[in-house]
Amino acid sequence: TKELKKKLTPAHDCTTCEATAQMIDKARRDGVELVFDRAATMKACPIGADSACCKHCSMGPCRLNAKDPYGKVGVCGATIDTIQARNFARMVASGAAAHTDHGMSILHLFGEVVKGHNKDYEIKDTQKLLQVAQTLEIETDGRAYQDIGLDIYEELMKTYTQVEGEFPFAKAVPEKTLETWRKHNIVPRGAMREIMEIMHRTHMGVDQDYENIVNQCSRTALSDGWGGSMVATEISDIMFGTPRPVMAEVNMGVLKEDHVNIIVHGHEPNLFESIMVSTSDATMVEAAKAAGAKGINLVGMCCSGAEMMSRHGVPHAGNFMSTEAVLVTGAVDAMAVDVQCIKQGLGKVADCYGTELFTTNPRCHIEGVKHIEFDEDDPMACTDEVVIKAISRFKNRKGDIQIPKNKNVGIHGFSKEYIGYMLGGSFRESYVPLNENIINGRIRGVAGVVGCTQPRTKQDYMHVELVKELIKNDVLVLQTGCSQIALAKAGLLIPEAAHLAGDGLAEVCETVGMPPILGLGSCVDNSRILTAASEMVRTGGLGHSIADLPAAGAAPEWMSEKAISIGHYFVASGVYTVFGTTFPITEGTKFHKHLFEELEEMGLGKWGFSNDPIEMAHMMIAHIDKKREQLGINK
Ligand code: SF4
Ligand code: MSK
Repeated sequence: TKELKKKLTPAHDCTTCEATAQMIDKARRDGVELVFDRAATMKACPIGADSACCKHCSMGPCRLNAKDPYGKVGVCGATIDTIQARNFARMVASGAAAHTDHGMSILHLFGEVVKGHNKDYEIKDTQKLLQVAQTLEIETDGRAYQDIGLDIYEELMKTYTQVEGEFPFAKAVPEKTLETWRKHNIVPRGAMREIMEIMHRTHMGVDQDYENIVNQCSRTALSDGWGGSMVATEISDIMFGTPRPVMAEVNMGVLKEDHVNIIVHGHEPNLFESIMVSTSDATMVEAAKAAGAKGINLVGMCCSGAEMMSRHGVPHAGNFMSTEAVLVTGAVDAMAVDVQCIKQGLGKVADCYGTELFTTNPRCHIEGVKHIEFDEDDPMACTDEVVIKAISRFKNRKGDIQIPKNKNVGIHGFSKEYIGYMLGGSFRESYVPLNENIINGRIRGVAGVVGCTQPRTKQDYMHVELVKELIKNDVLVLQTGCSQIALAKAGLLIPEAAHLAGDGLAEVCETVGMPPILGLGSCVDNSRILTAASEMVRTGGLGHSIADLPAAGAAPEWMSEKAISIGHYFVASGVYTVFGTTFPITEGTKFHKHLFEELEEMGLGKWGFSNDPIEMAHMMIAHIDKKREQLGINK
């Protein structure tokens, strides 16, 4: 209707991604609604946005007034600080649960492999296996890889199931950081215990002291970052190979009109690894050719896409805000999804363009969408079926195909291991050159820029502008997830981007031929940033804890509960972490002061917020300079 059209945001104001903008316009011409349109017609609830409401019991739901936060309490007497802290805690719990459930299923698969029950997967990276064993203080001398793997499996399972004591990867945490955690009693036990306790403590009438609730947020978030997520990354590296720099193409131009196009979207590497086998199977390729296609084109989206791009150079069609828009091309023959960040809206859009959409994970069904369960004990049964369905859809393609031409090439796959090696470090002292370059000031500091894209802000804009400003000021940027894809689409994940960097960073990049922006993989792979930070501390010269490092983090367009868990595990690890677009909090409250100031006084990091990417960059740079000053290296 005309009325609706008036409310919609023009495509080029929705996104800076030209391909996505073209598809928004096409969808509107086709009468198909996308996430951008739903956001324009669904105004965000202002009370929820301030986290000033509670529905934890049926005496409510209760709404407080963010403009007068202490003017009222809930029916039970809960204050604004209790209400906000409980809401925040439940976001941490849900985000941590997503990562830990993902990590636990990867570890389960690894267990089946090392027990000899599953022959479809294997130990691919024995070097990484030994490295993880060493961190966990597991004996490796003269032992078979299988036996070492079994011990790793049993030890790491405690990450999830342990009820008392310190979790296994506490051994990977710098000593002084661990001491701070012990002092505040926030060393995780096991993720299940921490998530269970958060849900208990945020039940009506239990924990009603925001500081105590935030402590449990820290313990739970740490069980995600240094636990569930870290296990997922390390075990995926062992089973699928540790990423090394690889060239990959991004954006919708990676789709090929004359090929069967298959997209995998979600977060599970095992589905993707298996579909890679199915799509390269000679019988499948023959079948595709018999259907009139030149071949099969496998493409990733969102985080499993980012992980596969980083590990194998698989092309990537776009980040979270583009998953519906890519279907508007009409060129996607099948999309297989697993878990997390899968919009229910995909179902309708896929229907409109005849794309075969499949859910594959028992945890994620979508009403009206066909489910083909992925079984790790018989992985090809699912992935072969997806490919067959895609070939048949190609044969029967109807409607026009319009593929945006936009495509960029970049380098991805900078694991923590490779960062040291690339800069010229030796095997044992791999981070010495990085630390030296920070100490001599060529590199001012390190920033992690990560997280989602979302329709309440112009897609990719904050990511790209923030990162450009950081590198211009000699800050080396590490990236994961949808943020990495935003910069890749902007064409900046290449060594030539050094010309946008400050003189010092440019000199380092040009000397070693590396980009000033390093893509590390999926949002689960944020744990690589934690291990890189630990390595910087271990190497020496930059203080004794992560909180001492000239480093900062940001998620300027975040949207998921996972992002809150990630943000809080960075804060609890000692990192100043700035979010943008929105933050679920009422300013001027004690809870706000606690997150944004007092946590730092406790020896942890702290939260920050800005909606302006340039201001955000300078908040991070000011923090980096403060740390350099404290280290006595701010010459
Ligand atoms: Fe209201 Fe308290 Fe119940 Fe929350 S727990 S809904 S604040 S009465
Ligand atoms: S997929 S959590 S939108 S980064 Fe990991 Fe992207 Fe955020 Fe989902």
